[in-house]
Amino acid sequence: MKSTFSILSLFSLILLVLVSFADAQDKPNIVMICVDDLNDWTGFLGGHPEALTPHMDALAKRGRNFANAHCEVPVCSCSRASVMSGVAATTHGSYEIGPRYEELPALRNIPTIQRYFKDNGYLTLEGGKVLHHGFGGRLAGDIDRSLGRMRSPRPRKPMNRPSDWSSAWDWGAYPATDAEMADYQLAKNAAEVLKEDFDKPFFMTVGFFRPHVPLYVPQKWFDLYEADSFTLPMNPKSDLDLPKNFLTINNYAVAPTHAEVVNNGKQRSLTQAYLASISFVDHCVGVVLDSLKSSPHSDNTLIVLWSDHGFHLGEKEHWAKRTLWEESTRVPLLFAGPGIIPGKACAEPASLLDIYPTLSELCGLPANSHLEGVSLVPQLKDPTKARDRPAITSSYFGNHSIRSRDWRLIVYEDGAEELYDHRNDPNEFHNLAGDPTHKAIRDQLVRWLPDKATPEFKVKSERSRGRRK
Ligand SMILES: [Ca+2]
Ligand SMILES: [Ca+2]
Repeated sequence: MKSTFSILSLFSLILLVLVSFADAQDKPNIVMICVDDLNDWTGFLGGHPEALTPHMDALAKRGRNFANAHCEVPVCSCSRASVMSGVAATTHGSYEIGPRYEELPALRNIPTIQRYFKDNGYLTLEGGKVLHHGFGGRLAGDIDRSLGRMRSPRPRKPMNRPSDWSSAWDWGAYPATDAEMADYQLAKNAAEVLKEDFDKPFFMTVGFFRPHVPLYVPQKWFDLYEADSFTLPMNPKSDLDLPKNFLTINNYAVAPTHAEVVNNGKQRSLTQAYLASISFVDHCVGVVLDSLKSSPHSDNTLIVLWSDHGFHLGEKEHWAKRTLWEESTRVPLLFAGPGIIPGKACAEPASLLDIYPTLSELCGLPANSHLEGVSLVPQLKDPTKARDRPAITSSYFGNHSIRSRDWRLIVYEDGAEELYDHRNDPNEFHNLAGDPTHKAIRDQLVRWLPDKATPEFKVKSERSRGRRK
């Protein structure tokens, strides 16, 4: 009897493995592309009238453009920890560059999205900047195959930065060719790998470094923009009628202050370098997508493209990230592939936290109880489908932005507030907080403030490079 049971158990086990294998075989592949520090200066988001991003625009056209998508934290490592864990910053407690994913106590038992897919039958491939610090320590096994983490060459001497600026904040036409650029090499590697056949579905993550500073890209990308005539962002003095909280944030960040940029006569050339870097990275996105299109995987691969946070180029006299204004929080977020009907952009709020539950649902993976985002599948089916939940962004402990379809409310740790009506004020020029006419909407939005937040987690060894000492 005993041996009959064993044979039966063994048979069931084999059957189970075969069924799971067959299940996994049917699942779509995923190509996830993340772009570092890309704001809404793309054709499909219209944040800059002259930005040239034909490849990403084509992707937006054949998929769903979440045109009101926002990051969890407007800083690289924290935003990426949220995307890859599906956990909000107010839970993981990382609001500034420093801690690695695997060091955050709240993420100790949380699988990265790559690990979760791997555990559910996927082959995981990854290259470039995905998690800010890479997949190390206990995460080392999350990735089956590396696409490489190359480095672009840097010029021997600074090209454009004033000598007292951080060495990261330099820019210029360098090197001579795309082939020398890390992002282009990564795109080419990914493109080659996509030609292969795999015996199970794959989850490929490709992380591009531009348009993060230093803004070095070959000359031809600068040549796309007329140095003397392209549009600069608006930053009227009258806009600075704001609570003081984040107005002086660059006084202690690595990025230059607006006065440092303007007084050195650098606004135009620095902005041109950002635009040039965007068009270069768009080209790299195109290399990956073109290869996918002509590959055996073209009909069975979901594509998701996102950036980890936005970027100011002088708006509200601010440069770079870390604020809770639209320039800092708004990000590109595109989905395309099987089952996603091309069509209108979605104006409903979306968060980068929603990527993990969305991909899990699209691929039929079991529900994952730690996820704090909400699946975007209803909006992939119907972009007009309303969403209750606004997009919440946190910057440093205790400061939060609540972005609904039409409004943004910011509440700072000291209680100061800003309220903007995006229906007629997309630049967030007119702070309506305190205006009794809008008290009802303010009260409605304030209910979404996190009722508790994990204090900032700091690693013991001071590795934070985010702030000036
Ligand atoms: Ca970033
Ligand atoms: Ca204002």
